[in-house]
Amino acid sequence: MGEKNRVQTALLLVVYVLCLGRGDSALTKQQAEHLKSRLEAVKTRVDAVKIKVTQTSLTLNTMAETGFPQPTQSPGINIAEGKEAFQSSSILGMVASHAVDGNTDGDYYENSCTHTTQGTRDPAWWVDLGQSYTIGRVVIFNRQDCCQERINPFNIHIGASSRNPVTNPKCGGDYEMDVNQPSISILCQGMTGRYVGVRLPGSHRTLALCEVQVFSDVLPSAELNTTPTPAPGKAHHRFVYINIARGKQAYQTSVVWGKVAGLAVDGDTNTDYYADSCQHNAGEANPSWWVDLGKSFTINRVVIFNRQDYEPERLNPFNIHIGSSSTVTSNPQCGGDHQIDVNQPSISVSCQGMTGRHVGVRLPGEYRSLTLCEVQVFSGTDLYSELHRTRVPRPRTFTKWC
Ligand SMILES: [Ca+2]
Ligand SMILES: [Ca+2]
Repeated sequence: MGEKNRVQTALLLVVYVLCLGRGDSALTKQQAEHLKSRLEAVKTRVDAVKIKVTQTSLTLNTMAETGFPQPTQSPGINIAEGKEAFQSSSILGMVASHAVDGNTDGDYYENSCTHTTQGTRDPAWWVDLGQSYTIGRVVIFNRQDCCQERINPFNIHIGASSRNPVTNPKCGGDYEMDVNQPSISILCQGMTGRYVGVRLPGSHRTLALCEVQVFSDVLPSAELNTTPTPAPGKAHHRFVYINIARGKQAYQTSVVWGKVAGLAVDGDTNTDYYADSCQHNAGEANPSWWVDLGKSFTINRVVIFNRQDYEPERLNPFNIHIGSSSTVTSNPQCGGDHQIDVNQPSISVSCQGMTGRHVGVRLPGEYRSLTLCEVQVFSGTDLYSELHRTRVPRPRTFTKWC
């Protein structure tokens, strides 16, 4: 359309609108209604384009920052629980679904662990998440009553293939878990897939898994919208893991370089000290850090993110204390001296059965330097009460590991 025609059309519209405004008969009521509906249709289309532009811009920004196409962050929901699971063989009714039944008990005789046929080549277990997810981490709970060493070494595979998981890409290489720990948390950030598998490479291997949890950094909004509100009668079978330390008041026995205690509960797990999200104590005897959760919780596990850019071995050995005293090192210890694998950014320590308002980390010894990039505390209260806070969490009686 030429410039002259555009001006003429605009003038005609102005005349029509003026006529409308005066109630003039130059434009019939029918014509006015027609023009009005046309204008509203155009306005609706312009609004839709505006929304689309805003959404595209947000997505592009998120992709530029994270490399992931989905902007929604995970609230720490185990996306493997209750999903369909498979394994290369089964014995004695210890079926694949036992590793996604929501029960992390490491006692084989509690009937919540899997078991493949004794001594096979490359035994494997895998879960179908139902759709593809961007994976954040995989947490594996090992059998604890016997034979803990059988799991080492193991591989994790993540991908789109529904066959034996060996056909999918590996997350990392051969993992070795600390056989004195009930679980290991492995970061697989950036991997995407519908199938997550655990495989024991080699001959004469036997695979027993008491639970495999899969956490996505990026959850589709549909998953977020459908997660809450299980049937109240079944609430005690479901667990939600929320980091109850994040943003809470934190303390430490000394501070250097302005690296205050709050940096370990700022929600940022970056293990590069220079990303300004790690706390730092001065070199001292028994340096400690602790967080006040604001009230007492039943603790499930504590996840510690170590400094990785320099001397990660400084963290070893460390203790975890949980209890009601604000002098946190006077509280009961969760386990003994813990050791983190210095090649791993984090360690997940099970403290099931412990209760307390204050959770602390202490380095025992004469001259130690403490640097924690993040400390996450997860409570094992059931999903219904955690979301609705209408019931007091049931006291737990597990004391096995702490
Ligand atoms: Ca289980
Ligand atoms: Ca941090």
